[in-house]
Amino acid sequence: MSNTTAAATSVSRDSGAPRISVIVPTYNEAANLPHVFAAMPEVHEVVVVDGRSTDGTVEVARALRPDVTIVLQNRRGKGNAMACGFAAATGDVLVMLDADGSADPREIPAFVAALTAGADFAKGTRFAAGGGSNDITALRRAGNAGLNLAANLLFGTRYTDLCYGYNAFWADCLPVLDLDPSGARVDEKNWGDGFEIETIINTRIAKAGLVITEVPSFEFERIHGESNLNTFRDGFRVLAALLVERVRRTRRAPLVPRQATAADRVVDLTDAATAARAGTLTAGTLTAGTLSADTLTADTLTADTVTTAV
Ligand SMILES: Nc1nc2c(ncn2[C@@H]2O[C@H](COP(=O)(O)OP(=O)(O)OP(=O)(O)O)[C@@H](O)[C@H]2O)c(=O)[nH]1
Ligand SMILES: [Mg+2]
Repeated sequence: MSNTTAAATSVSRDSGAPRISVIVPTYNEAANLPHVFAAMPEVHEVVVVDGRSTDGTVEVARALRPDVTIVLQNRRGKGNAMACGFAAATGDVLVMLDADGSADPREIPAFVAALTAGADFAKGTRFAAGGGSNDITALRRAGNAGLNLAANLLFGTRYTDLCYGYNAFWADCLPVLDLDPSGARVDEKNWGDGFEIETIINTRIAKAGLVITEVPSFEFERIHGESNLNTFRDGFRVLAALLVERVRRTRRAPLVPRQATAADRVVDLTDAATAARAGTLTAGTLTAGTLSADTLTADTLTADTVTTAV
């Protein structure tokens, strides 16, 4: 067990070997995680952000990789999961990696190379030389092309694959993204919490004038299970995101080194049973109303579970 003080880390772009945090959103991906983790290169940390999976995803992640950071998202949807994962990550570079086996972790070095070569944002694309997909349907390809064109016209970008979730960026870009992982754990989905997250990120990065490099990527078919994406519902959310982001005021936060602190963590300890299952806390130590920061010891809590929830 690590100690109870989360390491304060600042983002370093000059080290030549940035610490890589891989953020993996999961909703019932227990059968796919072994494939994904097996292909993972050596990285600083893997942050699995779970959305109330019922198939043992969290337990499988811990068994496969005892050093994994588990975050329980506080609302619903992939977008909320990503926001929670970004807030909990401690690396210099944040990589967004789906857990269904469609994104190949062996491509991570190519994304990181784009960033160390000068990009702020490394945008995966299935539609550049070297990229591809054996997953995308003709309908989705057409929808993506239309939305991609609209984005480029509205934001002056040259994206080739707007609706692709495999991307990476320097952690000090997070203020520009202006995502909201705060709030108690409730069963609701706010604007930005769904699959529109990628469009929101892509457009906010562009509006802030950051340097974007596209990275060819190959998308495989989901290995097990079913997609959570609904082509029309989520396509509409992407279109709405383009329009909303076009009129939304640009946040021009300075790119200052970011300090990751314990308060950044959004790991949820309100559910004693979940924490106990995750091996970070015993149910006996969580008695509502009696637990204070003083009672948390290294025996019962890891840095990864320090939270404002208690
Ligand atoms: N934590 C969390 N993860 C989610 C949620 N919805 C989807 N995910 C994860 O986000 C990733 C992408 O979701 P998919 O269902 O594969 O959707 P997609 O890749 O956009 O669509 P397909 O191409 O059809 O697979 C997967 O790793 C999912 O497990 C959610 O509500 N919460
Ligand atoms: Mg998928």
